[in-house]
Amino acid sequence: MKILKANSIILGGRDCKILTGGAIAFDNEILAVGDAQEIIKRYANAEFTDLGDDIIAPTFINTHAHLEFSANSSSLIYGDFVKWLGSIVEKGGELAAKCTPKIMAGALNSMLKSGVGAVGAVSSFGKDLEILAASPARIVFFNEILGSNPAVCEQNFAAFEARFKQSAELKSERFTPAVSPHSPYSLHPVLAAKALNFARERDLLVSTHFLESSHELEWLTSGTGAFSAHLKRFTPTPASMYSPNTYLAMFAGLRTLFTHCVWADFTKLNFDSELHSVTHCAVSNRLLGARSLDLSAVKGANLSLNIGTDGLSSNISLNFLDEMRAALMTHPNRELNDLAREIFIAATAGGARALNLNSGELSIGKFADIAVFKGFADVSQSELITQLILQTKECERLYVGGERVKF
Ligand code: MCF
Ligand code: FE
Repeated sequence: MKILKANSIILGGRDCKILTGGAIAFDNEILAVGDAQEIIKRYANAEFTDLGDDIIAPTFINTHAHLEFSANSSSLIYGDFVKWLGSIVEKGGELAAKCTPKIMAGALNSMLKSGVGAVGAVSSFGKDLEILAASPARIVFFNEILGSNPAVCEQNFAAFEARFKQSAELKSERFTPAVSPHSPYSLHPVLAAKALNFARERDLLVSTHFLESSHELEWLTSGTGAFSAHLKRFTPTPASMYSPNTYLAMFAGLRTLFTHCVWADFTKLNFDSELHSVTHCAVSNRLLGARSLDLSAVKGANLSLNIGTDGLSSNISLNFLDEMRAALMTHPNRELNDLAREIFIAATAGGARALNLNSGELSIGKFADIAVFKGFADVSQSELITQLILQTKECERLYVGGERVKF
């Protein structure tokens, strides 16, 4: 058992209170959080560390990342979503082939160093399986499925099933296999129904890309625009296969992360606020389009928010604090400290809710997923989270399930 004491403990959870001069006792789960003297007395045999000015916080949860594209730096076209998609269709295989286990391990390590204790990893090819299953972090491994050509539905589903099976063999307390139907423009409804029934029968988590570009919204609402030409690569006479709400309806009863949603009209879409959540990828949205997520509309629809880096296919860094800083910078109409708190909650409790993890806050009975960051000499409580996001590049320590992670 261990006890950590620090000047500031960000408790996380929905109200994200800060405890000053307290301590936390834990083994694989959190046993106590509160008055330092009382905890030290109660657990007299525990290994005790006084972290002084440092900040103790719940680890971050990166709900959406693609490790297999970590070899990319400047090979893909940014600025317009369909141009980017054309470039990844063309070069994705080559980029994935270049992406060695060493590159993926380095990319994952950069996340962990920034205080990430759990990752929702979207796997296109299964090349990232071993690296992720061996990681000290908690992993939800989303096996991707896509294909818009009805002629190859059976073939695509069989390939998906084979990949899923390999990931299911590695299932553990820290590693959870899951399903990622790619998007409404890339997935035939027959294939979507098969994948989602597969998820329903096994009670699996689901993650999908949704309403990421104006082109996608136009395609789903009018069947026109840049997607028409793009999809001719795969099927001779492409037709829009869903409206935004008919795609959404396929996810009824499934715990699903909807990634991006920058073109979603939350007043008209029938999300399930219990099971569905929205994943914000600020950098990716800036690089692949010109619009950022409407955070107040997400809140207005009573939907839980979480944060993802996406992959290096649409980001310049997988450091989660870089991503949080970007989120802080891309909503200039919001009061700064309020927004920083909302981002922190999305990055911790929001991620835990989306990925169904018993973490995201420091309270009794939760997993001891704890990050320690360097503190500040002269910061008021109301600005602590803002300064943490602004000033921090890496954590000092990371514990997952009470075990210290070595980077
Ligand atoms: O989230 C971003 C942008 N939207 C869609 N897909 C991807 C993203 N980053 C990587 N991808 C992958 C996706 O998983 O790119 C491929 C899929 O394998 C595009 S469809 C051939
Ligand atoms: Fe993505």
